[in-house]
Amino acid sequence: MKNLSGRGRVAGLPVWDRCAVMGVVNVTPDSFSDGGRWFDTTAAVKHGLDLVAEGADLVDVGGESTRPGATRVDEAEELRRVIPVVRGLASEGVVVSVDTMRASVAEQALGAGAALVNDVSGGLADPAMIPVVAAAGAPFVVMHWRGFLEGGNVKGVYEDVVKEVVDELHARVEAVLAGGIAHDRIVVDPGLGFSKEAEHDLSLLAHLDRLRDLGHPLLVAASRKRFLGRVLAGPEAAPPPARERDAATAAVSALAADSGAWAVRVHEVRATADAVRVARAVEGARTAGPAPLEMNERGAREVGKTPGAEREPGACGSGRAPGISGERGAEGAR
Ligand code: PMM
Repeated sequence: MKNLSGRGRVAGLPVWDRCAVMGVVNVTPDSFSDGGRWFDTTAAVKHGLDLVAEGADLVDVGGESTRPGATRVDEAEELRRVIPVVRGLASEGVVVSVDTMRASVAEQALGAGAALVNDVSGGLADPAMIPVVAAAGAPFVVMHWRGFLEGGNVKGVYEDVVKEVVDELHARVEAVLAGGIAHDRIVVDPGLGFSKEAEHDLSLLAHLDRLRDLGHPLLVAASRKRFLGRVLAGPEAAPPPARERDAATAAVSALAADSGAWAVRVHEVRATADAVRVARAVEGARTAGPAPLEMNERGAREVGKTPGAEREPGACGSGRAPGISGERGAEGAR
C-alpha cells in the first residue's frame, strides 16, 4: 500500500504521486475562515470548479461550521446546503469529499456522487455514520475529536499531546474497522485546532511521522487556523485575520507534504498546489541520491559536479525529480 514516500493511497480514490490538495468549499454563513462567501449553490459550485482549476485534486464540501461554540445546523438545512453542491461538482467530474458529522448527509452525498466522507468527529457524533459509510464501501476520514465544545476549549488539556492524539486516533480506527470500514479506506487526521492550543498543533505538526505510524494515509488541515495567527503575531500582538494566513498555510502544506502527508486541506489552493509540487520535486531529488555537492581543494563548494561528467546548464540529469516536468504546463525561464 505504500508508495515512494510512504504516504499511502486510499482505495476508491485516484492515486496522486505526491501530496494531494483538498480544496475547501464551506456552504455556511459562519465558518471562521470563509463563512458566507459561498452560501449559495451556484456560487459554491463555481468556487469548487475554480479551486480545481487552481490545482485542487479533490474538493471538500461542508454545510456546518465546526468552530467552537457554533450552533448546530439542523439536518434539513445541512442537506439543503450540501447535496446540490456535491451533485453539481460530481457531475463535472470533480472528486468530492463531504464534510459532515451526520450519517444522513453522508449517505445522500454519496448518492449524489461524493467519493469520500470527512467526519470531524471520526464517527462519534452520529452512531449511524460508520454503518452508512461501511455499507457504501466509501473511504472515511477519521479526525481526532474530543467532542463538541461549548464554553471554550475545555477538552484541550494534554500531558503529551502527540502520544494522546495517536492513542485516541488508534482507538477510533479500531472502532471504525470493527464497524466494517475497510483498512485501505481509512484516512487519519490530527484535528488541528480541535480541542488544541497553538502549542499542541505545532507539536503535532512536528511529529507527523508518529501519526503516519498509525499505518493510514494522513490528512493535515491547518488552513488559516488560529495557531497560524499566533505564530505570525507572536504571543502579544493581535493575530492577522484568517484570510491573511494563506502564505503561512502554504508553508505548512510544504512541510506536511515533505513529512509524507497524503493530503492537505486548504481554502486557498494556488499556493498550496505549488508547495506540494515543490515538495514532490525535492523528494524526487532526495530519493535520487545525495546532492552532487563537492568540496574543491580550497574548500569552496562546487554545485552540480559529478565525477567525470560536466552538466549542461539547467540539466537535472539522473537527479531529475519525478513529476517535475510539465505538471502545471509550460514554465517561464526563471
Ligand atoms: N477542520 C475544519 C473543518 N473540517 N476536516 C478535517 N478532516 N480536518 C480538519 O481539521 C477540519 C475539517 C475547520 O475549518 P473550516 O471551518 O475553515 O473549514
